[in-house]
Amino acid sequence: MKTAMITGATSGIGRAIAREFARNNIRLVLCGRRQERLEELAAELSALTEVTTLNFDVRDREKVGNAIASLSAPFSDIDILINNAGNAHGLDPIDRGNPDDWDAMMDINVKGLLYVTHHILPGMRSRGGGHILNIGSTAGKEVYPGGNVYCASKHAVDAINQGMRLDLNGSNIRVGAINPGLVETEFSEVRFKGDKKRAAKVYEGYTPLTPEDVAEIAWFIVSRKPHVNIADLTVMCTDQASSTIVNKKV
Ligand code: NDP
Ligand code: 8X3
Repeated sequence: MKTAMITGATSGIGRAIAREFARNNIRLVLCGRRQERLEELAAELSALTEVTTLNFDVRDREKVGNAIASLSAPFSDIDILINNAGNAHGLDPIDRGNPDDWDAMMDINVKGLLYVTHHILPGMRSRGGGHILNIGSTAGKEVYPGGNVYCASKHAVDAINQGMRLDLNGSNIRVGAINPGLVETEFSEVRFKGDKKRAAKVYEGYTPLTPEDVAEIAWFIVSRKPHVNIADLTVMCTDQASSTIVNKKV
């Protein structure tokens, strides 16, 4: 039985990946900050697989290390790391951007991903293999108006994904990314600071991806034969052609 650690498992894409992996008999380490949601999901999925939870903020380097170090076998032997925790904060033009939002995006989406990976890699190295799947974004492939720092953070994820693959070549650790376009989750609610009406509008008038669509792809990627590494996969809904071209009926 393989063990997967999923960051950002309390919502959206991470939660859907947890459910998909549980159905496929993967032992789970579910991570996030919202304890109640971690407990609810663990209770739901423990009918299907072995589950434990870790509550930490990926921005806090010390807490990331302590949380991961607190795992005992078999949960400590992480075969698959899903680097998913992340969000956008704001959609303001650069001259009106809030530096607190910039800090949040760089600290969570970039540095958080690095901190978690830093603590997981030694175990993968010593066990002679593993799989790291980074959740990037189409925002890491192109920049759109108001996307400035979020796009920069996801371009960084794209670069780190490539860099990890170069540096880990020969270690039997697979590294790859899924770069989704518009997926209906709590993402826009966070981006617009709890404005549910504005968030809902992002997904109106077309059929966006669901978190489950991305989860199926994540499972496909991690269930390939050991010699197959899907390095970089971009997925958009059929109605989306680019970050700015979406076939909206409203
Ligand atoms: P959600 O807001 O639904 O989920 C975000 C998850 O990240 C939550 O589980 C949240 O958990 C966790 N998280 C956020 N901040 C922190 C933090 N500081 N420390 C630990 N965990 C944190 O959004 P999505 O599911 O859509 O987003 C998941 C990933 O997918 C992100 O990296 C996002 O950039 C990316 N993405 C999303 C797309 C979309 O259109 N939705 C498209 C492309 C990529 P908690 O609050 O409990 O800590
Ligand atoms: C999320 C997709 O287009 O809102 O990464 O940036 S988008």
